[in-house]
Order: sequence, then structure tokens, then C-alpha cells
Amino acid sequence: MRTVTLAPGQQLTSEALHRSGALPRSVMDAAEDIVDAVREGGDEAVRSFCLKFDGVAPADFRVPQQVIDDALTQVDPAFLAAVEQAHRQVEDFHKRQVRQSWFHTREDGTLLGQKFEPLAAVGVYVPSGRAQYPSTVLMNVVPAKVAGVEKVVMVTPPQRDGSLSAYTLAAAAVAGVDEVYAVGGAQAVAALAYGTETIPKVQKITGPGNAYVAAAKRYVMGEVGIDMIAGPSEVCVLADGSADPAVVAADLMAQAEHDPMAACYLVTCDPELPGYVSAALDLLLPQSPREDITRRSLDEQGLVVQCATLADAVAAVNAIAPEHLELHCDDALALLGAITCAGAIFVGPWSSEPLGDYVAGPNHTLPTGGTAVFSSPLGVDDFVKHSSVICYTPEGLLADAEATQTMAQAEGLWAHALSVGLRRAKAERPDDPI
Ligand code: HSO
Ligand code: ZN
Repeated sequence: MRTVTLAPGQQLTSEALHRSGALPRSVMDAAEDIVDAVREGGDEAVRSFCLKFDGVAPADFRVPQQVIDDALTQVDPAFLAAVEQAHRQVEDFHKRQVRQSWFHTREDGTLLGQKFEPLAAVGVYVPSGRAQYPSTVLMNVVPAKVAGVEKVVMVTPPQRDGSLSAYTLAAAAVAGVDEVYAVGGAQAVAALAYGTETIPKVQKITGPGNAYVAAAKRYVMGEVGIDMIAGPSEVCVLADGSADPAVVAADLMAQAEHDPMAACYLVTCDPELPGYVSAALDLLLPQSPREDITRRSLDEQGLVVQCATLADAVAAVNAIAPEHLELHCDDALALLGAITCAGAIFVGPWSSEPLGDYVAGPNHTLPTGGTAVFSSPLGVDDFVKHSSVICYTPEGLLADAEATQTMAQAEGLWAHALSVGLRRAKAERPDDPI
């Protein structure tokens, strides 16, 4: 891991972070060509891209419900029990996010409010290959279902033999996915955005994927909603001398093992801790079956930020705005108020980040690449929309007509003023014939 030592009061700059993750133009161009071809050519175009990129294209993209249900009996019962526990806890957390429609009546009887509605149909992209994550199925489907989305469609690339992972399908069955299609890549995103003969058009596409999937999502945004453009996974550990170096090392490795591009940050004021953590990494790394990926991530993307004071360390954390933040400090909970930018905050020595990946309940789809400065974890809000409701009484109209007409005149919009003026005349003389 590289080390940056900050002088007292010195800010951590984005140059020092040198984050990577922007989508290259060549990937954007390739994804845009695929999306355009699927919009024009429908299923046939999807099929040809599946053959080209995955080497397999099922005769029927739709996975029969029987195959999904059968997966429940094919997976290890301990795995199924774990998924069911995760489902219960993720569902419980997300149920607490549901917002109610609300209405406020002014003294003049005018009613104002917000009316919430679920999206009608959403598409969830679930990667396969190196990243085979049944947990991602739960994290995308549960908030959609809790929001009340009627039709949740899952797309995922088939394995070489054309089948889908039983783990992914079992998670889909537990989460209550309505339709599964064995299609991946930019072509799956295009199919969901525009619809084909067999794959339905949805209103929003969520879920992680490779660079081509991310580029396709960015390209179709506007035609449909998307959740976010996810970059490589990140963890930032803020630790003092009370931290256990072996635990800190394991937590850094838990993020690094995702991807050579994953980024791990260790922020501390303790001069000894980085050395102890590095010694623990030397012991643990050779034991990892994913040693190569983990090492590459730590070597190429890892950063130790050595700070002079706790206040400087907190400022560095906020500058990083990490996807995951772990607080391994004395009285960690007391730091919470000072943390302004982080996707998920794991407080204290017992709050291992993988608990949040799987079972704690909060969503593991989090803002990456510093986007935690302006965005939030995936949740029920991503699967609902709301309409404003405005219902005037004559008294309300009379109270607001003058200001509306004045502003309409200032904007040079004659008919705006007329629209209110006609009603004003009626409200002032209710008995007059029209
Ligand atoms: N840490 C990943 C999520 C994940 N981890 C899935 C294991 N499985 C990004 O938040
Ligand atoms: Zn993880």
C-alpha cells in the first residue's frame, strides 16, 4: 500500500487519491453500438451478441418457473437457510424505509400533498462469472418488492453450458423475482430498456455489472431510470491504537479480494498501526485462495493516510467519501456526527463489513468512487416515484391569485395570468352567471 503523510491541517487531495474507474470511450462506443443494434433488431440481435460474447444463446431466453423453483432443492440447505435469514433481515430493514403519501390542509381548505406510487416494472442485472453474487439478487429485488413493484425481471448471463447458477436462482426464488432471462451484457440492458419480442421493457434498471453493462446503463439512462454507475468496491478503515491489526488486515483484504481495481484505505493517527497491519497482511495473504487479486488490489490501489490529529483523519475520510467506512476507534459511535460522506458506516470493532454485504439488513449497493458526497445507498426510494397533489378551494385561490398573476405578468405569460384571473373573478362573485 502506498503511504501519504499529511501535515497538521493538510487536506487529502484528489490527486493523492488518484482514483480510477472512469469508463473508457472505446467501451462506451462498443456498448452504444450494441444497444442501438438491439433497439433495431430485438431478440435476433440479442441472440447474436449472446453467441459472440458468452458463446451460448439459449433457444428461449426466459427461464421456466420450474427451473427457478427446482434450484431451492439443489442448493445446500445451510445456504438456503442463510439466504432466508438474509432475506428476512434485509426485508425488515427496507420496510422501515417505506414513505407514506401525505396531505396537508391549509386553513383556507386548500389541500397539498405527495402521493407515492411504486414503479410498475423494474429490471435487475445480476452479474455472473468472477462475481457470482446471490446476495446482489436480494439487495436489488427486496427493496423493489417492498416498494410494491409488481413485475421484477432479472437478467443474468448464462454459464458456458447455458445454465444459470443454482445459488443465483435460489436467491431469486426466495426474493420473489417474477421473471428470469438468461441474458447478460450490454444487450441485456438494451433489451430491458427498449423491450424485445420476448424480454419486457421496464421502467428502471438496477444492479452491478462489468464496464460494458455500466456503459450501456449510462447510454439508456433517460429512456429508463437507472440506479447508479457502480465503480470498483472500496473500504476505508479509520483506526486508532485500540484497533486489532489482524482484524484491520482481514477487513482490508475482504474488500481487496473482490477485484484488482478495488480500493482499500487505512486512515490513522497512530504511527505504529500501519506497520502492524502490514505484518498481519504478510501473514494472511498467502493463506487466501484469492491471493493474487487481493495482492494486486492492495499493491496497486491501496493507500495509507497518516494524519496528525483525529480531526484531520475525519476530514481525510470525508474527502475519500468511501463506499464502506469502518470505524475502529475508541468511542467510535461518538465520531458518527462528524462523518458526512460515506455509503455505509460500520461502527466499532464488532461491525465487520461482510455482515453488511450479506445479512445485517442495509443495502450493499452503495455509492462508489467518491459519489457518496451526493448520493445514497440503493433503497425503497429508488423503486417509487411520487406526484405532487394540489387541490385549491375558492378561498385558497383568492389568497394566492394576486401573487400568481404578478409573477405571470413579470414573465410575460398572459394566459397564465388569465387562467388564474378567470377563476378569481368567479371566486369573488360566485353568484354571477359565467
Ligand atoms: N462488498 C460488495 C458486495 C458484496 N460482497 C457481495 C460480497 N458479496 C459491494 O458492496
Ligand atoms: Zn463484499
